[in-house]
Amino acid sequence: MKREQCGGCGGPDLKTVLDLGSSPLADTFVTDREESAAAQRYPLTMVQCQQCFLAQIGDVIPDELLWTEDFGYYSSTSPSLLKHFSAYADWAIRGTSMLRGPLVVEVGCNDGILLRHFDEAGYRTLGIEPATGPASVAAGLGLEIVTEGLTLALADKLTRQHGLASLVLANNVAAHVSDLPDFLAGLRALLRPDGYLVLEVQDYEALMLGHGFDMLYHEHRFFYDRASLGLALRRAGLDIISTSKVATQGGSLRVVAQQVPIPWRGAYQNGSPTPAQIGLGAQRRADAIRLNLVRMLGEMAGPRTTIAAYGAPAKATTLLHWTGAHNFIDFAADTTPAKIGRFLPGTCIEILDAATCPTPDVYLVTAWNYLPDIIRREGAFLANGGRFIVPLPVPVVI
Ligand code: JHZ
Ligand code: ZN
Repeated sequence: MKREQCGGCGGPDLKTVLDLGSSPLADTFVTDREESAAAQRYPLTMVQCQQCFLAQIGDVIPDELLWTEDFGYYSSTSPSLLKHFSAYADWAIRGTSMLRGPLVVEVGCNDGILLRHFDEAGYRTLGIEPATGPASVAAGLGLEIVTEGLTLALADKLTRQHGLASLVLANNVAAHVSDLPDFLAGLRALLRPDGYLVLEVQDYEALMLGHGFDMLYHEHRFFYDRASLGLALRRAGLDIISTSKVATQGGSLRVVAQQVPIPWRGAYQNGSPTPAQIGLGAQRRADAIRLNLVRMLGEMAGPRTTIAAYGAPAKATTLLHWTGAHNFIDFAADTTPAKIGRFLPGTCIEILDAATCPTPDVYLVTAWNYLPDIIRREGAFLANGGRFIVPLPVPVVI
């Protein structure tokens, strides 16, 4: 399962840029305490190809272990994502309003958080989502969903049935695929020659320089910056026509791409800073964060102090196992029905319903990417003497 060659270009030279020890699978939430505690751990490293500079996970876990019925991520449970994707739909509908033949395909549509807006606006839509739980929620909204991962073969089959798409959307999914060149070829094959592809990916630069180290877990097989994403798309015959930064997931890139007639093969072209520079010092910064966080938790912990995790995101599993912070946590509070009553992977920490759980003395904000939202909502908790430990980008107590 150790990666021997680059998943983007096949290059043989992979350099380790971050090592966070070992961790269980971050989105597998089981109902049994013992089974949770005994969950298999896998090495958690990030490596970078020295040929195309694509950053990637060092150990590749097979799809069938990652996308099980215990997969717990439903996008629509986070209020700020609802807002994000509603604004995204408005933006995309305005930008593509001149196109005829309005088929919109979303790859990795999760519970339909974005695609539903296109359906409501009168577009023909098709969702592709291999995670069965979120896919059935999307289907329950009346959306047509194919419960499979995208491959070139699937894209060819779908275009024969539905025609080519004017707009192909792929958000937070290019990180998750096992065969990247085949996936990108599939995206290209779905598109009309004049159609647009919009991709959102978590930004490798924001992750490394903005200390989103907990975004490293096995579901995320690839980490893109503008240059390495552009290169991977170019190899697949897709050209970026615009790039913008968006705030989701601790910092993401949104790119719009179109088909180029002939796939291009070439070397890495200069960007700034270079992807190789982005990784410099990451290990030392990660180690400093770990020590500071554990010291803070140690100072706050005590027999009469309850410490809970605010949220049970996938990234909490990386944070807790990498730092050892799970030893301080009494329970986790989350709003996702599919996670409530289950356990944080690899621990005996139960996930309680955020609406009804007891109020702890301290929250470790594991869903730190929603901090502004959380502070706005939890004014009474803070006013009553409650404390937040925000672990990243640098640990602080508020
Ligand atoms: P959130 C997932 O990461 C996993 P995660 C996946 N691999 C991916 O790529 C990204 O998303 C896009 C809860 N919550 O969005 C809801 C509260 O309880 O940061 C969620 O369980 N109360 C597919 O899992 C979790 O926290 C709140 O007030 O790291 C947030 O998960 C809020 C705001 C959230 O993604
Ligand atoms: Zn490579």
